[in-house]
Amino acid sequence: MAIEDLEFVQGFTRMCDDGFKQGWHERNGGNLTYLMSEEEVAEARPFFAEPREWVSMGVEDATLAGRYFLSTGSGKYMRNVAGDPAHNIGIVEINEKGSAYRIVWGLLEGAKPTSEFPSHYMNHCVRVMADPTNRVIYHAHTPGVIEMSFIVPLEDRSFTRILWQMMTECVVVFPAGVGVVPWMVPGGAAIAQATSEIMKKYPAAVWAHHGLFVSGPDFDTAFGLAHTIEKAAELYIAARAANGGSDKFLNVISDQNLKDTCRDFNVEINSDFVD
Ligand code: 2HA
Ligand code: ZN
Repeated sequence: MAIEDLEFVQGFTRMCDDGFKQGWHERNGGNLTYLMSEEEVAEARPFFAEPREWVSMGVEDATLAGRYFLSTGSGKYMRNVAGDPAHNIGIVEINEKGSAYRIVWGLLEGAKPTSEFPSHYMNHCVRVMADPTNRVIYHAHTPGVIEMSFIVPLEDRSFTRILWQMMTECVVVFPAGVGVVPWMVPGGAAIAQATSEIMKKYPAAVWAHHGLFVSGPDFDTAFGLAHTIEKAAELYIAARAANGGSDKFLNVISDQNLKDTCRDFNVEINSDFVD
């Protein structure tokens, strides 16, 4: 048995590959982190190396202090993860203040966790408070969402309503809606803080002109959320182009349709976003 054979490592590497195959991870675009359970840490521990030095994250939150994450590497390509996990991903331990990490497995030859690790860590902290089962944070350069961010208001309510109205089951998949982070410089503490504020309210955040951040309790749910949001965004772009560029569609899913769907599927719609 190698660490690469453990179920959570298999699920993680498969998700990297799935995202690459969708066309969401050009070059080193996108990143993935997974909050390991105590059992998964115990299974992985025999493979841990001598821990490396502590590295400050530039953010601090004690919610997940002492926990372990599997993370993609900074500058690494999603398309290479499945073929060579030990060079492209790694396990990090968080210190007792929740302000620094150290690498305990993988990320060989001086690699580091994703440049967005501060955002991922802060998002894990707020999502686990909103939903104690949350384990996955995923960032992808999803083309439809990026396209949409150039032509619709960068505002939670209007962005969410457009996505809900593009495909009947969207409102069931993300009834709380999505939040929007305006354009910001990626990779630092400021975008991490802004995203985690949004993630207190929604399981997904759009980064204007950049991509998508999603969360979820497992790889399937988090990937499925990104996939659904991105598909709706692509439908909007295509429908609007086919409509001569106009956003006035002949036929629409109405607010009553959205509310009826949520009633029958037993999910609670964000009532601020429907009339
Ligand atoms: O990993 O996607 O936002 C590269 C990025 C940074
Ligand atoms: Zn990015």
